Amino acid sequence: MSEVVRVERDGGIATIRLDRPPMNALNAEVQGALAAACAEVGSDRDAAAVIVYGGEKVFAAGADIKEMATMSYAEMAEHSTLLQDFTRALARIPKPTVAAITGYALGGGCEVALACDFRVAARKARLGQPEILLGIIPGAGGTQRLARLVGPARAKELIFSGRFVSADEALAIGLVDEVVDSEEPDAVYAAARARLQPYVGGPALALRAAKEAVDRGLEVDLESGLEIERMLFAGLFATDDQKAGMQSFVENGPGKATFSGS
Ligand code: DAK
Repeated sequence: MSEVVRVERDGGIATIRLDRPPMNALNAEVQGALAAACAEVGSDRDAAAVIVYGGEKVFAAGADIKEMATMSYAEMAEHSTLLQDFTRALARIPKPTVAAITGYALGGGCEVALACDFRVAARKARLGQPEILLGIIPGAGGTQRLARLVGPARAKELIFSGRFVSADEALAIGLVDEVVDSEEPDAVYAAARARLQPYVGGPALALRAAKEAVDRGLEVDLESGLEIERMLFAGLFATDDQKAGMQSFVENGPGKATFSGS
């Protein structure tokens, strides 16, 4: 297992822990290990949901600027696929994911958070896409996922200016889903766990289908999205969970089913 990216498991929730002090700068080693961790938790049947966590002080301050500074166009052209691969791998984890953001989530760090389904942030967290201040643009999905999440005008303003956004502003524009007030060091992580807890023991294949329908649907026109939904919906009638869920409703009323995830 990598030193800078660890996978920890507890009670049906896997945590991908970034650990490259002081700022969790995403160098090539972190990027490769993060992609590998996403593949690992994605296929782990015992992990119902996934937290991405940078520790009690920082989420990630972006790609490693010192590593990138002297790269040539040819080197970056080759390397940029890897950079996009880790956020794609994260976005494609077929189960609910949440970014637990304690401090800075900047540049590639913000893009990692954007590739999760949900974002939970400390009151002191700061998010942003400051790449423009380095003479570049976001390159790990920021121009696309930020615009889809907060709308094109807000995304452009944030990307054009490179300014940092407070947790309160992030909540107001939909960039984060929850702000944690507690000063306790593990409060954000605990809130992220609480957000994912309802999915442990849930209908894993239906959750997977729901995520895929929303995410793939956003990439296509409405008719194609509806077709994606229709096929995924019909496919769930081949699962034990659909049988168990509907039989339980008929016999015991709503919300009492036990799911096997198959
Ligand atoms: N990379 C490397 N080192 C970093 C870093 C980073 N992103 N951020 C911070 N550090 C280092 C600092 O250099 C400093 O190192 P020492 O001087 O101690 O050796 C140490 O971490 C502590 O930082 P500060 O002394 O600056 O601490 P402060 O508390 O004063 O400030 C800060 C913290 C996070 C606000 C500040 O360090 C900062 O502004 N950092 C840079 C943030 C940033 O610009 N992030 C965006 C990076 S660019 C692509 C895909 C993705 C990307 C690019 C291409 N393709 C697919 C093509 C992504 C690009 C980026 O993310």
